[in-house]
Amino acid sequence: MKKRTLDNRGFTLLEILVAMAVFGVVVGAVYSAYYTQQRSYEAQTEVSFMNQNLRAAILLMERELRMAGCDPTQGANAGFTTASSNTVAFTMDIRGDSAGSDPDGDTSDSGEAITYALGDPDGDGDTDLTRNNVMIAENIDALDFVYLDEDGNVITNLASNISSIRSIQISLVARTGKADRAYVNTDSYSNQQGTTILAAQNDNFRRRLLTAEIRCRNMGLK
Ligand SMILES: [Ca+2]
Ligand SMILES: [Ca+2]
Repeated sequence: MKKRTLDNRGFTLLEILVAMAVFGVVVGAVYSAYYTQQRSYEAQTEVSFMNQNLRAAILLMERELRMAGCDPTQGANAGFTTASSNTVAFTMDIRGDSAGSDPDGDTSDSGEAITYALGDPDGDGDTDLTRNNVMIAENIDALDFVYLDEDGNVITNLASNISSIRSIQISLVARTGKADRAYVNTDSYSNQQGTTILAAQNDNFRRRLLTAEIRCRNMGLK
């Protein structure tokens, strides 16, 4: 015959409460570590996405602005059509009437007239960088252009000196798509001339300023 040796006393209420408390503390610590890591991972993802977004936008603008005023037949009258601190518009003669054909002395073919400005084409209330009213980078808080002449001086009277533009300083301020409650952004952002282009927002978005100077090598060739 087997002898039953089971202890039937079980746990006391106090033991259960202590066990639950210990378990709770452990779970809390694990969750807190996980949460902190998760939040920092999310912040990093947001920042790297923002940086990629910004670099791609600047690259595209650089490439096209270098072509501003491209006019191989010297008959297309290509050049800058708008040059303000937050909008730039320009033309170039880079193709003919059909795809792949040679420049034909006009700037009315596809992709020959470009405007860069801020807008909100997706209508979500956040400003975006647009190219011909199509969004190319989301969540851009500031876009700034400074126009320089052939001596590298800032052109002050652009209305009458728009054809003197030889290079452009572009400054863009992008922000992350999601706010980070653990962070407060008290920075203000300036262009290469030291002019503030975005005052301190004191909000929870991380931002990044990227600035570049582009030589418009097709300007002034005539
Ligand atoms: Ca053309
Ligand atoms: Ca938007």
